[in-house]
Amino acid sequence: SKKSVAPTPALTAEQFKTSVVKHLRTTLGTYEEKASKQAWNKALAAAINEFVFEGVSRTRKTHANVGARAVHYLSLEFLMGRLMSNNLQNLGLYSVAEEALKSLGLEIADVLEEEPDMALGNGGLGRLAACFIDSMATLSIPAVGYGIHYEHGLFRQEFHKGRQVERPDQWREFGNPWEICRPESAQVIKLYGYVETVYEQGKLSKVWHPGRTIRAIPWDIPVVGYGGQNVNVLRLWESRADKFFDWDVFNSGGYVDAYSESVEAETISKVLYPNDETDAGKELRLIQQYFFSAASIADVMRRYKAANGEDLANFAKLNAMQLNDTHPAIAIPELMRVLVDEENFAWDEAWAMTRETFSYTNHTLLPEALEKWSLKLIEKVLPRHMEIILEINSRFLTQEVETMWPGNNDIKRKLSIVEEGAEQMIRMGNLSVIGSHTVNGVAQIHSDLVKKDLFPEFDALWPNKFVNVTNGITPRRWMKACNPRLSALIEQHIDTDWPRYLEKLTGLKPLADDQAFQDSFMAVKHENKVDFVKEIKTLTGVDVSADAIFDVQIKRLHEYKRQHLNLLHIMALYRRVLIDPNYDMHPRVFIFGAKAAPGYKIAKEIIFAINKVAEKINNDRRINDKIKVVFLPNYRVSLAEKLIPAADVSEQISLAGKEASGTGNMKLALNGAITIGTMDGANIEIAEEAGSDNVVIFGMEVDDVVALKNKGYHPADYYRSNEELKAVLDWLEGDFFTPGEPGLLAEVKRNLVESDPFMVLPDFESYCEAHQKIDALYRDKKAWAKAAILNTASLAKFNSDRSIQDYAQNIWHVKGVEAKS
Ligand code: 26W
Repeated sequence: SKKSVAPTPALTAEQFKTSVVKHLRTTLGTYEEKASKQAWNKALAAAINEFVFEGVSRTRKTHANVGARAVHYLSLEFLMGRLMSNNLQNLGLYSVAEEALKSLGLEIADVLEEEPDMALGNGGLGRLAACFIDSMATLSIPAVGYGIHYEHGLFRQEFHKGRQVERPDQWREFGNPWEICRPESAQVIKLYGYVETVYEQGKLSKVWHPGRTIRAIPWDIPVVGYGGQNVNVLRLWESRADKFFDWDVFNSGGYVDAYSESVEAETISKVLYPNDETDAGKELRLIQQYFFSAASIADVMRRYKAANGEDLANFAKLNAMQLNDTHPAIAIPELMRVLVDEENFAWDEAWAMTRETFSYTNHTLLPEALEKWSLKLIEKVLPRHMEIILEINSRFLTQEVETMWPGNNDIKRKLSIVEEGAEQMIRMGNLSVIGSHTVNGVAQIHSDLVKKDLFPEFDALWPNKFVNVTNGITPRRWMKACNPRLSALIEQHIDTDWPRYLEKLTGLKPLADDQAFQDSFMAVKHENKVDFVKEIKTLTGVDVSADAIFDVQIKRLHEYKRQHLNLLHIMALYRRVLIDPNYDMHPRVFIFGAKAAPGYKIAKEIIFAINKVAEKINNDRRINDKIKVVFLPNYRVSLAEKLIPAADVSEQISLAGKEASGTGNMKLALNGAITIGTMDGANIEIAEEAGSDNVVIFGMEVDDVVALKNKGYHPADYYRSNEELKAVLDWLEGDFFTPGEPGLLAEVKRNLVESDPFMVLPDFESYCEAHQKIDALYRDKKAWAKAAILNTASLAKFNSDRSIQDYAQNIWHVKGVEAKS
């Protein structure tokens, strides 16, 4: 009596095969004997789309008819990865498709490999948005994801002699079968120009005369909910020239000049900014933010009016807008502009509606990642918005702040949207807090720090505005689709509807001690590792053994994430084995995946250092294959899906207080990896859920970090007082890892010994001890299996469905509405 929510499709493999072949011939214009894998991939997508596109219409109709409050998730990034296997899984068509392809002589895995990743995001924030729209579709929440249809997503990473080289991403080079262009919903977006003040019938109003206009064209990507009944859309805007030709210029023989205007307009959606820190000052980035925010608000307005007529009284009741970090914060003054200038609302009423509409998610406390824009730049690009921001600010300071703290100019200076200084700057965080009804952090500790350290006065002013919503991940992609072996094992013991009700995984807890189940669980892990051994060989040429511990650190390269702490430990192990060839350790493969922002120098040096140390260790016959180090090039969603099921150890080693949440930590633990981590972000909650025996915690906690900082941190003290630490740091200076070229890695040492902004050295000793615990635990096969199983069985909290339910209940006040045919 195993319950299932995935539909048993009324479709046989034979029928599906007929459909795929039909599309191969009639949509792709080729035939079985001649078709490339890529053509088969497209034909398969077309066959799947017969179900997907119908779902889009069904869901639209349902949501339009019920008139429920809808969510609009505004994000500069959606890191979707591939869509095919997810769509097949969620439609319940995976095994039908597998069988159909088999009968055509094709392996489904090979056909799926043809799909490029949709890498329209940098890292955690972008992938979170992708998991969230999957959950909103699954929970039947009326929701649209809004973003940019970048022509080039995050760069492709290559290594040349160990150094990162960035290459353009060409995900749409051969088209994208999943998207539908909707020219009928295009919008015109204004930029630059000046503002005119007009008096009419005793009323003062503002007219924005733009310097130029751009067209925004929407592309809809269907988002299939689990079970396939509900299909939402991700609407991505592409920029185009407003008039393709300036006919006057064209007629006077200026064909090329007329064309150049369109080239300029089209640069807006050309490329994703590859920094996960800051791009302040870049005019094009500000225009990207405004372009998609304005197009999205106009789209929401248009849909509201189509359903409810011209009276906007219910606008805020029916529309929630979530700001994914401050990147779309310009939407706040944009909605004010539309309501006040175009819809003639009085300021106070418009402001009340705006605040009822917006809520804001903060993803970082790092000061360098908090967005600021020069007032001058905003004034130039968006002159009317600058006026509105100043009006919002002045009312806020003179009314709300003055009432709470009469005469207190220090607090006013701190809470002002405008930062005074050599150059006046607009603080997008303050604007977002002031313009939203609710602000959330992304893990409990992070939300606490948002209140305590980042916005304490705002919290005092509005005690209920700040809440926590711990992040989550979709178990459809991050277990069901990526780890079919473990999913099958799970389904031998619990209901098959676990991807929808992840709490059911707790049903595995009683099996954690069961020898037979332990054996099956670890056999699955081993098979996944055997598969990944081949992947490592293909990608790096390095031979590794599936019997070694697979120790994995996958995330953006950033000093606060401390990939170099991992490196120092690897060097220490290597040194121990060189000193004592009988050094007792279970063989280990250290696996890295990480892209560095192209302009982030020290991050790129760390990549280079890991690659050089890896080369040396992997070719050193003296250590008898006890240690291998591989840095996988071009880490991305599709590679994560192959690696995570094969991981034994999950490295979550950020300096306490710096990693807002982390989500890779959840994916790895769900798939049975043991976390080695600091008390940071969601690691704390993972330890709580999985049990402190089943994770290995080390290092300073937030209070220790603060205490050390206050006392005065001197990295050289740690360097001098730990012999092993000193030895490995010094090792970076000579030419041991870069034969004939001494000093190539010296910058990494200098950075650590002279400044060490993320306190790598003080945590080194404790980190090494934690690794000893990992080693000992792994050698106790039963204990390891038990801990791994308990991780999988305990991770239900980190289902993104739970995160979305939290948002729906506590922030958006929306309910699911099941689409009916
Ligand atoms: C270009 C400006 C910019 C600045 C910050 C781009 C992107 C960012 C993000 C804050 C980077 C990011 O992805 N943050 C991560 O968000 C995840 C989802 O909430 C968290 O799990 C990570 O801890 C956080 O680092």
